Amino acid sequence: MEKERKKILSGIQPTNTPTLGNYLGALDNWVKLQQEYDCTYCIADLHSITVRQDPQQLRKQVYESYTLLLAMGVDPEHSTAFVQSQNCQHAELSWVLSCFTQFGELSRMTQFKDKSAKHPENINAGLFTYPVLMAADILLYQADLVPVGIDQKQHLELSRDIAMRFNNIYGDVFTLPEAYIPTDTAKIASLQDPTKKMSKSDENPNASISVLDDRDTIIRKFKRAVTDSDSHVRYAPGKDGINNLMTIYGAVTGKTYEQTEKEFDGKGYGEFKLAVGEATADRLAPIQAEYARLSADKKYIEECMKNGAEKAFKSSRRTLQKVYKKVGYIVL
Ligand code: ATP
Ligand code: LTN
Repeated sequence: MEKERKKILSGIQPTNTPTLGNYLGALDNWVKLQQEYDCTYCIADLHSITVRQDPQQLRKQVYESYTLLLAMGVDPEHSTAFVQSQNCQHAELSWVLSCFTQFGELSRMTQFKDKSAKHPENINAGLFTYPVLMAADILLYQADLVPVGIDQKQHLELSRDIAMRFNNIYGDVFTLPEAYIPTDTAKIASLQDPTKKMSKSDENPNASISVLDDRDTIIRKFKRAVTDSDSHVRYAPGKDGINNLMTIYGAVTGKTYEQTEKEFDGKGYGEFKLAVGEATADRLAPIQAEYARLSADKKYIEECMKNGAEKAFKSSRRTLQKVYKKVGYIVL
C-alpha cells in the first residue's frame, strides 16, 4: 500500500499584494513542497481583520491572493487551496484552544507587541489571540510541517506548546507541527531599511517589491535600495543592504554568494543593483502572465475556492469532532 504522505499547512494574510519576501520566504516553498507532501494552503482572511480593513478592498485582496497562489503553481486539484473564512471550523477550534492558552504566553508574542505599537488606537482582543487562531489552522489539519518565514517561528512554537498541553490532558489528539524555514531566504529585508523585514503593509512603497510590480518599477526600486558606502559586491557582516540583495539575487538565479561575488568582481553597486532588478523581474514575469490569464476567469477562481473550501471542511471535520468529544461536548 502507498505510504500516506506527510501533511503540510500554511497560510498568508490577504492584507496587501504579496511581496518578494513572502514569495521567497514562504510561497515558493509552498509550490515546491506539493510534490512530496499532502498540502493545504489558506488565505488567512480571518486573521487579516485584526488590523482594520476596508471591506471592498479586503474582498479584492482575497481574490487576488488566491489567484496568485494558483499563478505561482499551487495546484488546486492536487493540493487544497482555500479561503479561511469559508471553513467555519477554524473559528470553532480557535475558541477551544484559547481556553488552553495562557494570557502570559500571548503577552510574549513579538508580533503582538510590534503590531500594537504600530496601531496604538486599535489594540483589539483579536490581535492578542491571533496566534491561537493560527494554531487552530495548523492543528485542524494535523500538519507535520508548516512552511513559513522566520518571523513566524515564535507562533509555531506556541502552536506546538498548545498541542502538547492538549495531548497531555486528553491523549494523542493533535500531531505536533514543525516549522519549515528556508535557510537563506527566511527573512528578506526591507529595501529602505535593511535591518527590518520586507513587509507587505509597509507604508513606503519603495521598501518592498510586490510580486505584481512591473519590470520598470522593480528595477527602479532596486536602484534606490539602501546600501553601505563600500562598493565591492561582497557578502560580509554589517553589510545588511548588500547581503540582502545578494540573497535575493541568489534566490532568483540559483547562484551562490561566491558565484555572485565573482560575477561582480571589479564592478560597482549600480551594475549589481540593475542585475538584481532584471533577474527578479525575469523570475516574476511568468507568474504575472499566468495571474493576468487566471484573473480574467472569475468563475473558474470561484469554483476552485468552493472545491477548496469543501475539501478543507472535510479534512478538518474529524479533528474538530474529536476535540469536541474529548472536552465533553455532545456530538450528535
Ligand atoms: P503584514 O505586513 O501584513 O503583516 P507579511 O508581509 O508579514 O504581512 P504574512 O501574510 O504575515 O505577510 O506572511 C505570509 C508568509 O510570508 C509567512 O510565512 C511569513 O513568515 C512570510 N514572510 C513575510 N515576510 C517575509 C520576509 N520579509 N522574508 C521572508 N518571509 C516572509
Ligand atoms: N500568521 C501568519 C499567516 C498565517 C499562517 C497560518 C501561517 C495564518 N495562519 C497557519 C502558517 C500557518 C503570518 O504570516 N502572519
